[in-house]
Amino acid sequence: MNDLFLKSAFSQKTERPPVWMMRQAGRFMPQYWEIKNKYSFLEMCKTPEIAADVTMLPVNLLDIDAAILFSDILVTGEAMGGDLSFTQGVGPKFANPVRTQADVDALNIDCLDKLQYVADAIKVIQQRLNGRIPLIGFAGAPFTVMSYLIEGGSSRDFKLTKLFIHNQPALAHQLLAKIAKVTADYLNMQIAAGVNAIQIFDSWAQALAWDDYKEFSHNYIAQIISQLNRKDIPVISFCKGSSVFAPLMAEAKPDVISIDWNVDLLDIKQRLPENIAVQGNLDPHILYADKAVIKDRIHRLFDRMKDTPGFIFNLGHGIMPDIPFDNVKYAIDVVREYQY
Ligand code: 1CP
Repeated sequence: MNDLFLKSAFSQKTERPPVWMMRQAGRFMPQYWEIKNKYSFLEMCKTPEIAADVTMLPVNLLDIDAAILFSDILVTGEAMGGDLSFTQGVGPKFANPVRTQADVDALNIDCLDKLQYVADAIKVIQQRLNGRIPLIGFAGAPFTVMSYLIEGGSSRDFKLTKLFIHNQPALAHQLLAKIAKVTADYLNMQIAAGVNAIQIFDSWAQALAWDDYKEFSHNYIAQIISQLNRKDIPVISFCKGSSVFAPLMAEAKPDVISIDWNVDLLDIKQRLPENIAVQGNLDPHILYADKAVIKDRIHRLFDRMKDTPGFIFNLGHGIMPDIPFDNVKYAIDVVREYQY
């Protein structure tokens, strides 16, 4: 197996930094659309052979050092009772948003059977990978999943979610505790099914003030991480806002913290405990730029991180759907050719 990714995740020395990219199994690839045009997004997630096909697209086309399961962070919300749909151009929608005590009470926490299709997909993907590179499983962090349940979909300002935690903190904690329980069970199911690493996505944490992040997000991530059967399975904690929250994120004891692009990566690495690796942190917009710029920015980051074990190259957030495929491929080639 290509073990660059696992070695770096456990802060061991490697001959070059490993590379994978958030949203690598997605819409920037023409081959994704060939599949997507035939099925709905949830059909793709729920059919193990199709989920495996999409997971394998970047593996076969891009030569990355880790694969990520094709699924979505919102499947936990659906399994708990959310009426989830994805509409082209609109994004995810929960038709029955969670706003009252009765709504919270109605959510089911014994729902792993509804997520069995994910375990099935992991088994098919591992057969296809055949030990070539590690497979990353994932889930949404409770705060980010809660925001979709409360808002009923995507949000620009998280107005309803923030009102909910500020005006009904006890109810928010009940909801977060339920999501955290399902998430820990779900991630342990993925580990049992064979993933080689776990990433927790708290994409919208940057909306929160420090105290609110600690109380309504960090505490639940810490609880989930402490419950994982994680022997030999590195845990990556990602949030937008990690350039600010990383010292607190470290207290939850992940193996890796995935850092957004607002901060100097070496500077933040040096402020973290030595055994915590960092992942990141190229501004995804660099991948729209000219190839010379892409190469220069990757080299700049690598020169900065030289001699620092525990560095996984990634973007600060996901690849945008309209980034040219050729630029993504070029960036990965630049990484692969780099010699420390
Ligand atoms: O229309 C389509 O074809 C569906 C687009 C799509 C895809 C390809 C969605 C809907 N989800 C996904 C896959 C997905 N989602 C993966 C697969 C693995 C990968 O390639 O990385 C992963 C890890 C996710 C996780 C996810 N879903 C996050 C966290 C990561 C991030 O990017 O911040 C979030 C916030 C979602 C919600 C979601 N799902 C889909 C969309 C369009 C959105 C975002 C909507 C919004 O902006 O609120």
